[in-house]
Amino acid sequence: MSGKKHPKLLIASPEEIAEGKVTDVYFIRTRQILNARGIHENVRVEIMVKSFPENWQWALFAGLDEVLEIMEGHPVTIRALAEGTPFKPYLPVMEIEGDYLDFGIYETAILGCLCQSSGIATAAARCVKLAAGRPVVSFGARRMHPVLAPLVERSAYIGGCSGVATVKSAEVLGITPTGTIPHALVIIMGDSVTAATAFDEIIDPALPRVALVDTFGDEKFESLAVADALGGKLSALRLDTTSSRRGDFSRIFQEVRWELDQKGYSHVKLFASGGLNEKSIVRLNHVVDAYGVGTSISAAPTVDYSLDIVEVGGEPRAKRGKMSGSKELFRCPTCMEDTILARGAEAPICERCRIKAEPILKTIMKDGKRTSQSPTPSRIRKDVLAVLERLDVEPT
Ligand code: PCP
Repeated sequence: MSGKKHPKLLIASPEEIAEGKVTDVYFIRTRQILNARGIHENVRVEIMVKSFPENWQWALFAGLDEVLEIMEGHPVTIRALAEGTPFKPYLPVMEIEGDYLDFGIYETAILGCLCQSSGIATAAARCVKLAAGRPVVSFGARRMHPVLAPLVERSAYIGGCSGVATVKSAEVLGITPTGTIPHALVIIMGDSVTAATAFDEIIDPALPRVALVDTFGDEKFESLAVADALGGKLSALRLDTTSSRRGDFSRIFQEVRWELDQKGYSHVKLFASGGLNEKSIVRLNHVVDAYGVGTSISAAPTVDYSLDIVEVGGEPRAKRGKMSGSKELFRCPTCMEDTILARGAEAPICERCRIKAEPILKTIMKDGKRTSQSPTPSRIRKDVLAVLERLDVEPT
């Protein structure tokens, strides 16, 4: 393959992050001052969110695995929610304990991992919830710097997306990348039928035949032409109609659906993509079978966590606006009601359900060693899809 093997990109390498170079300089100066004064304080810091973007009522806790990767080997102890756990503002989602000099400079990187991944995972989960069982595929890697593609698409996947588009991300997730046909192939080959037929003749027969039907002509007639050409082998048609021609996308789908059914192609599913968001998903659910969502998921707003000291040398101490001391977060397994108590407190009985609430902050790292193997992205996704049934989403 031609081209540079190691293009110079505007990125920080994992090694530089591990060295603590992705840090706000005032953390370096803090370390310098504490060192100069010989101050080694064992502290506990707490991570939480004060408010969510848009009208989000909950967010998914995500990005934990990368934080553990960065913290591994540093003499710290970490308690946190399980990755994929939904939470609300003002709840402690993670606590790190150790000598501030051993981990203080990693605040920037730790928050960066959590803020972006949680935003994308939550945006994906909201789209998945609103799609009400129809698959949502992550199409958004192209909207972010390519170095972030695995992060973007892992977050979208654990948030509930049924597939990811890029080869690298699918490799990281251990799944097959999901893709259809790009306009480029139809334009080069001259029409959608030739492109779909070539796909069918050349590409692995195990992969679904999803044809693109909006490049040159009207979606209805292109759909019928492709269906006539592939017949029973055709599993779906993708409509990615350009915005200048889109008009009422739902009506276009209804027309295509009607004509396909009239001609006996009721087995052919309809796949929508291009500029989709929560509201367009709700509008299209009555006629569309699956979605490809890019920007609305990959360019999701971040979940703005803050990391603050709550204890110094075993003494509760926190800034204004923060509750001091180490805490326990209990959740009722039935109604998901949360209760914050001081660390070491007895598990409370849920007033509504009259059952014992469970502590949901788990010790996942002790003295820089992971206490258990992290769940796989597929396992986290499964848990997210299960809890998503109990969460509400008001489309934005
Ligand atoms: C791309 C892809 C999705 C778009 C981009 C990503 O479309 O097919 O529709 O989703 P977003 O709009 O939600 O960010 P094009 O570049 O128009 O088409 P092609 O499929 O040919 O790449």
